[in-house]
Amino acid sequence: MASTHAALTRPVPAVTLLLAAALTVSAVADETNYDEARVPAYTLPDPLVLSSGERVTDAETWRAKRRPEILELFRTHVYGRAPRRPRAMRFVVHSVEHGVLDGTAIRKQVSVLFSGSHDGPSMDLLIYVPASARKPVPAFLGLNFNGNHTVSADPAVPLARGWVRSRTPGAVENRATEESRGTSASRWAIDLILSRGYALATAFCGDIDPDFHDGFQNGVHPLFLWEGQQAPAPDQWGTIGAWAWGLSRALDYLETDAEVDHDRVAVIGHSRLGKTALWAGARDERFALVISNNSGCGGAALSRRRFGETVTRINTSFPHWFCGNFKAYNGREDELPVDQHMLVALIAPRPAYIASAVEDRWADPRGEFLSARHADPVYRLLGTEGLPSDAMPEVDRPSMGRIGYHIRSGRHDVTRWDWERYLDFADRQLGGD
Ligand code: GTR
Repeated sequence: MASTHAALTRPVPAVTLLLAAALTVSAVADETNYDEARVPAYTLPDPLVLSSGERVTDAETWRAKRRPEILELFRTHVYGRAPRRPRAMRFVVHSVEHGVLDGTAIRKQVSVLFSGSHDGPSMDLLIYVPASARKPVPAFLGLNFNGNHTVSADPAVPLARGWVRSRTPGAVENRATEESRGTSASRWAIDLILSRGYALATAFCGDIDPDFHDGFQNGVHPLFLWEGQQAPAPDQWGTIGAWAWGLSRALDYLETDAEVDHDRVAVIGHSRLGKTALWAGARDERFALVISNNSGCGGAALSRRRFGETVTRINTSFPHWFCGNFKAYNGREDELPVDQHMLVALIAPRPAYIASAVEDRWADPRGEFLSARHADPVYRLLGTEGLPSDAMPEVDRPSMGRIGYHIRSGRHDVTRWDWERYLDFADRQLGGD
């Protein structure tokens, strides 16, 4: 006993520590590949070949056959299928206030009652419309991570009602506090959006489904379980599917708002909410433009590259994000009947913008670019420009056709510079007056 104890308490030689550190690094490196030379050889499914093997050579066959086929594959294997708009759903406009944000905006706060009742799940929309608007304006719609009260310092926006992400790692239960007001403001560039003549509509993703795995007991999922069903089936929606569905419900409201031009609503999202924006834009063709900011694995990045975050990794860290069937592709990316370029292709011919950041290697910037690149043939078949550059553009030099792409210097984030590009893209693609 005594000698064992002595052995355990003896100072560990530096060389042993170094060895241990090296082993840890190599274990992590084995798991996460950041080396382009170690990207495995892969063959992408061709978006322009039907499951029957027949090649798609005209827009009509794409629309009538191939697009529905691909959409169904994403529903079944990746994001899960979602219900229709609930019949009883209704909107409650709580307030419309002029002259807010130093006189630059009209602020609207609206609740979407998914079941028609205040007792059921609901989503609070915060909408800023430029004060100078004389006719319906185009809008950006995006979910936020931490509550509507975090996107600006506007004191009239109530704190998020339910669960918010904890600032303490590992803690699940948390409530919003006054100190968090405006803490995400740098990601929203509201003054810029308004000055360029666009409205901004946002909602807290946690209103639709809190971002932790609880077996789908909270959020909107239970509202749609059938008699006796405990949790969604393997081909039914996970949390990203629910968030994307929520964006469509927000658009349902915007369609009723006379100050917003509902034919010119761009859906935008960052990171996990960028994955969500892509899926929302793919499944709901009412979205006129789609922006994916640093969306990475399960978003714009090609899964088959296994660079940075992988399918195994994301399904392990976030078992609630995708549908049950997606787990079957852990480490088996080549067996996926789709890859993420086909998600971008589903948006065609509507404009899509994919954005990466240099330091965001976890999201695989090159894999994000390649999705845009490999969606290009579909855009061209449909008579639009697609992505103008074959090679990855230089840092901070956007490439903008009907598909836009940029890789910004800096880290995983949404910056004012990103927003300037998105506004330029929207001006060109949605047309001004
Ligand atoms: C990470 C996750 C990414 C991305 C990111 C985010 O933990 O691995 O896929 O979604 O979170 O949403 O900020």
